[in-house]
Amino acid sequence: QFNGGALYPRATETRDLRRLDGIWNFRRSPTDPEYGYRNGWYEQDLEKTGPIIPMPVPASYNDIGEDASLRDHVGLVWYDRRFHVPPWWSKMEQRVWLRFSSVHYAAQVWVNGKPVTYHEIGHLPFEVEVTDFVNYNSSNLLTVVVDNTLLSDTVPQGSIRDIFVGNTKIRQEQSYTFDFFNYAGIHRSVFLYTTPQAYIDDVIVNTDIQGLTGFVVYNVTYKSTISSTQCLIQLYDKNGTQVAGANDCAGLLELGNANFWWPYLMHPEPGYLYTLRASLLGPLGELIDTYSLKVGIRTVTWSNTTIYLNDKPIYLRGFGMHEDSDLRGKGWDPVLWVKNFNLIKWVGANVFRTSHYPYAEEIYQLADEQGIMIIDECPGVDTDIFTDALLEKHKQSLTELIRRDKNHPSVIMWSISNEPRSQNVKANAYFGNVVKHVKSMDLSRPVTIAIAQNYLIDKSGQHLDVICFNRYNGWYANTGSLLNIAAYVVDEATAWFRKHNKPVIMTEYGADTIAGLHMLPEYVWSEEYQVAVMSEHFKAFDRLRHAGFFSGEFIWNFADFKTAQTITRVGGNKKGIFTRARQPKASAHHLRARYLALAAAD
Ligand code: GCB
Repeated sequence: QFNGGALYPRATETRDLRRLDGIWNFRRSPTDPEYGYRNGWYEQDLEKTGPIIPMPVPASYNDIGEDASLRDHVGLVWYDRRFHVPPWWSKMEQRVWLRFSSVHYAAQVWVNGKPVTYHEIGHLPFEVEVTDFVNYNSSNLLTVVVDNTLLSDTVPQGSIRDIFVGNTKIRQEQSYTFDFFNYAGIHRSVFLYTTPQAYIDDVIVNTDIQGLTGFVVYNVTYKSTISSTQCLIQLYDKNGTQVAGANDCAGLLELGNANFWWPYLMHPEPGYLYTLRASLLGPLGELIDTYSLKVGIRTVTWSNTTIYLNDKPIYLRGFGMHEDSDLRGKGWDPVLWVKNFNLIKWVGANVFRTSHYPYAEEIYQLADEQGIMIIDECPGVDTDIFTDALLEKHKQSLTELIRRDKNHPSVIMWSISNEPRSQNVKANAYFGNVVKHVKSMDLSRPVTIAIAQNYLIDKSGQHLDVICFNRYNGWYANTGSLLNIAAYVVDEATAWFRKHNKPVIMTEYGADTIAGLHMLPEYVWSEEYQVAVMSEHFKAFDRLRHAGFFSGEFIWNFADFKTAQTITRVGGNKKGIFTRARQPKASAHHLRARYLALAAAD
């Protein structure tokens, strides 16, 4: 069902791993996309083909140079590097795999001049077995061509315009309707890793609770030609003590007096994780393969008014975020993300939405450990022009997302789109189809869309479990006016509830703010105005909390981020309560006071 597993690569007693991160060679393709192919750039070192520049991996390539044409490049770029494969991997008859955690948007990969894989849709991992393509006694050439082009049938969508001088096409211009910058490149770690010949392909875990007892429903799938292989399942607590076990590849572990996974500030020990070790044994009980996975025991359930975690109603206090920072763009950066989590906790938030695409896997691991909940969003943003081709790709992005993130206790909801043009008649069947697809893979989490259309014309809400809506009162609507914000928010949330009889969340509200700009009386772009807009929303949220169906508030945005160039953005989107350098604006202190008070009252 998941089209093979996407287990995060780990070294274990039976598996080895090397990261191929570092500085790669990089060359932009000329406007003619065939040029590099015709000249065999994939079968020789790029440095032999012409001028190259050093390019860090992982990182976006856009902000590395001083050249606007690199930042704004549209089309193909080429990367390569050499790597060694330890000869002992061959002696141990290991399978060798190559895994890209994310390349945006599309990638084609060669090993030693031979094509090994192709992948489309950024922000999601792909892997390929390369055992038959690598040399063990000399170095190997790894070449990747990356295409950042977004079209009407990519997820997300965009469009391309050719720019001519006279009759000569000199370049292309990419446009898209979402506002975050379309950063591109090898955005996350590249792994070279091994598995034995017979190996564990996937581990699927679901959990349940009854009173003080926890249940872990697991299914280990493997590829093996050895007859009579068996599984050994061992569950360990945080101290490393085995607390349950089994000898079947699929089954149920029961744990009396279990430690449940609780969100941050909801329990003295949030984010409790067990370790599930799955092993594949040969006919004589010998170890063939082993893989360990963190498991949080928790349930997510929902009614027509409320979302429950471990049977307790939860109120979500959080952020929309972005993977975005100076220089690195969307490149995975552990420094940035450990800091982000520290700030999320400092503010007293308990959740964020991975707006508007899946984030790096390490981020979900941090969230699991720290008890931060996630609304996990696929890369469908501003979905428009609802064709069959787009629908297939949209569904594919969710197949790959769920295949990757299904086991994370932090993931409490799937978001299948942000601000689609859901007033379109075609949106009805389209999203009905997407939701059905998600439900065929996972029934354990609610499905939502962050809707921007008016509730009267939206055609997606009836398919969802939870209604999320985005609205910029006091910013895009009634710019500069604080009047009636609270009433508008209460009315809109109530109207959504009345229409659909489902829990309602406000997933975006906010105001652009230049850190350090102070104006009294409050005036757009000033720190005072951002704080005032928030205060008006807080009044609405407090009223709505008593109405019984309102399940959460997410300010837009956690931090300032880069956008395409427009006259409405000063150096990017400035709706962050933190600057892009992660320093607080007045709004961060204001939100912190509220979130900590809400947490204390919970
Ligand atoms: C929205 C979008 C978000 C934008 C935000 C804004 O509605 O969902 O991606 O960044 O508005 O600030 O314009």
